[in-house]
Amino acid sequence: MEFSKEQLFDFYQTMATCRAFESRVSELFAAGKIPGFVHLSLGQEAIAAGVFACVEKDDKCGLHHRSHGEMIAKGGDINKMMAELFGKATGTCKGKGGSMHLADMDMGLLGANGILGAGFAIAAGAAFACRYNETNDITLCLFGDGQSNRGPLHESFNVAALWKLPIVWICENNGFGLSNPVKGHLATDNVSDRAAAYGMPGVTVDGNDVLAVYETTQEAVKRARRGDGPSLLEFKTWRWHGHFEGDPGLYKDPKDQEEWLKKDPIPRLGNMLIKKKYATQEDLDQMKAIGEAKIDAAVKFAEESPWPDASELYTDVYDRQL
Ligand SMILES: Cc1ncc(C[n+]2csc(CCOP(=O)(O)OP(=O)(O)O)c2C)c(N)n1
Repeated sequence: MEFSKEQLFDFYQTMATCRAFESRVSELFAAGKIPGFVHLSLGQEAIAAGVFACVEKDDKCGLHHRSHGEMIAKGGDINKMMAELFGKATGTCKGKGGSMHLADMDMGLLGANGILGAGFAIAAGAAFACRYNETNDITLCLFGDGQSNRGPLHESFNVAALWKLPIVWICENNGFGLSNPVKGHLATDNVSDRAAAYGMPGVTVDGNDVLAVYETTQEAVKRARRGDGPSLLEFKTWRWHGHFEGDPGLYKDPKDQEEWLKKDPIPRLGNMLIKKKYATQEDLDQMKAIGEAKIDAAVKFAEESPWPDASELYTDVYDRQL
């Protein structure tokens, strides 16, 4: 597939912005400015950038607990995301959700989720709604390799394939389910090997190659929009940080970590852009600076935003007593 210079710049800019957001979140968390838990996708940016370049604003997306990059790539509001992480009233969930419950319904981002595997059924339902309402929208569902072993996957994959729902299942295989390496939790070589059991195509691709991610997703998105049903895509990558911020990741082999750091998807695309003479190092630096500036603005917005008022304690939450 031939890519235009503009497309390649867009991929680079998205990855640079995701990297800037999460690098800053890591620092802010260490400085005690962000409460709760945060799970970062540093090193996995090519998946978010490649996947979300294939969909439209009204397409829906089920997320999981490691979804900052996905939200940014789909066009989520970065200021509101940062404010949510700070627990401020201007956050995507008015400061009550935090990192693991970020959501932006206007952008079709149906919610990160602290319950592993909960996104499968939510996404299958959203895909059913796309069909039922005859909108021609599709749904994506992103999840980790560890979640691929949860029961709701079976129910959701089966019904989606049976009813040919417009959905693309996307596994971000980053090598671990918490501290458990993939070989310790998966009976097959690839998560995508399971696709055949549901009568849908399944493919495993290098998740650090943004162009391969885009091409693979594009095909599956077209298939879903045509009404030919779901696909299972598996993008192999590596989580640079610990499972959550504060986890030193001692279960990782340092040699593996070193090898994967060399496969950083951002310089990989940057080097290609320079080689093709599409970009100079200054162009790349400028895109990085644009990403950083957005994050500076988001942190300022979050810091200057008010805390939720105490009177808000019971709004937007369910309580059996009320
Ligand atoms: C139902 C459920 N079981 C266990 C957990 C605890 N838990 C949180 S994340 C995680 C590992 C997830 O691994 P994976 O799906 O590969 O995603 P990754 O963290 O690697 O992105 C576990 C076991 C949970 N949140 N929900």
